[in-house]
Formats: sequence, C-alpha cells, structure tokens
Amino acid sequence: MKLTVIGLGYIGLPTALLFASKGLDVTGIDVNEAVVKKLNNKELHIEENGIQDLLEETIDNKNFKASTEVKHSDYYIIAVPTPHLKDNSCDVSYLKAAILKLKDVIKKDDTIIVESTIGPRTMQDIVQPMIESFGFTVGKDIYLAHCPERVLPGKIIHEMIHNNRIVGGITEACTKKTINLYELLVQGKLLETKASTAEMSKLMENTYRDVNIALANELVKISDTLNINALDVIKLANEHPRVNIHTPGPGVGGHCLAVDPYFIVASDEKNAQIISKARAINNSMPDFVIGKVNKIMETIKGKKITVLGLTYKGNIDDIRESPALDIYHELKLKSDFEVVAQDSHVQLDWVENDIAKALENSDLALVLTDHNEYRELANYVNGTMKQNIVFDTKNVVKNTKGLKYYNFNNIYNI
Ligand code: SAJ
Repeated sequence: MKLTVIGLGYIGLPTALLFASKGLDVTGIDVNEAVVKKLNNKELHIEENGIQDLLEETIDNKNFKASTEVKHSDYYIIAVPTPHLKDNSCDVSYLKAAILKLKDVIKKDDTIIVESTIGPRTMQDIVQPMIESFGFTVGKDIYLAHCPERVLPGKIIHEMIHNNRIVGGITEACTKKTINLYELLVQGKLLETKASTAEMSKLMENTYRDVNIALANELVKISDTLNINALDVIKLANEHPRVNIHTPGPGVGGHCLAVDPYFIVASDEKNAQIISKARAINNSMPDFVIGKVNKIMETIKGKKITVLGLTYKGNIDDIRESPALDIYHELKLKSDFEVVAQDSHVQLDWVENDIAKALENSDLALVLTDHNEYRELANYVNGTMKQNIVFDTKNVVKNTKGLKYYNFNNIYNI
C-alpha cells in the first residue's frame, strides 16, 4: 500500500515514519528542499524522542523517502500548518495549496485525510468542494476524512500508536476507508463520526485545557491581591474527586492551545464568551510576570536578569507562540536591565546553552519553562549569581537551598 504524507513537521514526519515502519511504501512531501535533503541523509530538523531511530530504520528498509514532488498513491495524509489569521480564523492557505498539489495526481478510489487542525466545517465547506471541482464525487470515487492529530509533543511516538483516534468521514464510506489505514498503526480505539464533529471535538479538547489553565492563572492573580498561597489552593482543591484545576504559568504557548480556541471564536463570536475570555487571561500572564520582575529588580537594585527556558513548555525544542519568548523580548527591548537567555534545547546564536555560564553575575534567575534541568537549580546558582534570587513561574525548582525563592505561592511578598 502506498501512502503520501504532505508536511514533514512535528506531526507529519513521525506519522510518515511510523506507517513506514509498518511496511507501507511511504513518501513524505515538504516544500522545504533543505528539509527533504536532510531527511534523505538520515538527519532530523526537529527534536522528538525516538524518531532518529525510526528515520534510520525506514530509510535503510527503503520504506520511507522524502521528496518535494507529489506522486500517485492510495492514501494521502495532509499535516500542514494551519495558523490563525489576524481576524482569529484558521489560515487554510497551506491546506489549500496541499489539496491543489493533488489535482493531477489523484485517481478513482484514492483516500485523502486531513490531520491538520481546522476550523469547524472546513472539510465540508472548503476541502470537499475543491476535490469535487477536480471532477470527482466525494464518497463515491474519492474518499475524504478528517482525522485530527492529538499527540503531545515529547511523547509523540507513544501517543500516535496508543491514543484513541477520531475518524470523521464526509460519508460513512469515507470513514471506513480511513479506518482501513489507521488500524494498521493505531492500538487505541478508532472512533467513527462525521467530519464536522471530528473538527469540533479536536478544537474543544484544546479549548478545555486552555480554559482550565486560564482559571488557574486567574486564581494566581486573585491570590496575589488577597495574600493567599495559590499553589496550595490548587493542591488542596484537587484533592476533591471531581476537581482538576490546571497548573498556572507565565502564559499558554505552542501552536495548539494558543491558537485553536480562536477558530471556535471566529466561527461564532457571539456565543464563544468563556473561550474568548480565557484566551485574554492567558495572554495577560506575560505582563503580570514582567510586573513582578520589575518589582523584584527595583527592590534589590538589580542589573542583570537570566531568563531560564524559552520553549513553550518543558523538555522540548519548540518556541512557537512561547510566552517565555515574549517575556524575554519585552524585558530585553523595553527595560534597562542586562537580559540573558538560557535554554539547553534551543540552538540560536543569542541563546546560551550552559546554565552556570548564563547565571554568572546575575541578580535574578527567572524560570519560564519547566525543563528537568532546572529542578536542581541551587547547584548552579550558589557562588555563580551576584544575588541568589529566583522567580520560578513554573514551580519546577525542587532544590531551593540557599536561594531567595519566589513562585506563585508567595508572589504577594514581592
Ligand atoms: N500549560 C499550562 N498549564 C497546564 C498545562 C499546560 O500553563 O496545566 C501550558 C504549557 O506550558 C504550554 C501550553 O499550556 O505553554 C500547552 O501545553 P500542553 O502540554 O497543554 O499542550 P500542547 O500544546 O503541547 O499539546 C496539546 C495537547 N492537547 C491536549 O492535551 C488536550 C495534545 O494532545 C494535542 O495533540 C496538541 O495540543 C495539538 O496538536 O493540538
């Protein structure tokens, strides 16, 4: 069976490699020639556990190759970026470009699956009419489905195999054809539904998380006003069997939670009230953190800040929509402090990889990402920093010996 995967990013590449490891003849397509060249030389352009081995194995077995040119196959999976536009709606331009590439390639009985996250009704209102304009009838001679990805960066390989998958066909025949492919790989349940239900389910999963994080972040601000220990409140409230307040932080990042809720807002602004407010609360967190940083620096007459962690969450290399990045730039551009950024996972010339080096002579260590290496921060701080002051917005530091330590439990002391 031949499979083409269009878009070789965090989702498309592992998807392609996993199907290839199951013996399918897989071609991965990307517009970026440098990426294609690297992959064919067994070199990765992204960091994700377990995919280097898969790449080597599937290239050696000749089950996977990368290319810039789409050729005919039985199945096509589209996993291209779908960012949000200025008006908050879903930017489907990459998706449309991918579908156009299929125009002169697809034949009767082929199946096209969209994995990219899309706004509600995109399959029905945009993708289906495009395919039908090529002269096919969806559900009769071409099969079309939305099968949203739901994997967590850092655990992609495990989750692609074990997570339950929503399979939403335009018709039942489309759903069945899509299941014939995914059952070769997925060990979780394959949940059959309509395309529009699949689209909304995916968006609501990430929205649920975003709204719950907003609730935790709002609690942090209220607790700051009232001199209450917010992290203790969360811990205790979560002892209740039906309560799960999420973890507060410096904001919500990544290309999913910080983007997907907007697709719902854009499709029904009048009714999407909580969803829209939650986005605003999470977006306000960088300013809240900067306010606290300024107050600390004023009190201690500090000059140098070391930002620890730039990625949108811990132990990954992805800086898309990262609130840590926003905080770093804001401090760097709009304050008089010397600001240094450290992240062991980010390879950029202005980012220091070495923790101790970045902390040299610093007055404040500002932890913005929960990388494992910050748990034992005291080991790097003592004797290196000018003042051993740490503001840990992710509650990741476990060893606080010898530190003047602030987190969301005691920021009212700042
Ligand atoms: N975050 C908090 N507090 C929390 C949890 C997360 O502040 O309690 C922050 C993180 O620091 C990060 C952001 O939220 O900045 C998003 O992180 P995440 O781990 O919640 O999610 P993503 O964006 O890495 O992946 C999500 C996942 N969705 C859900 O868990 C419902 C994943 O399963 C999806 O496949 C992915 O979005 C996607 O591609 O849509």
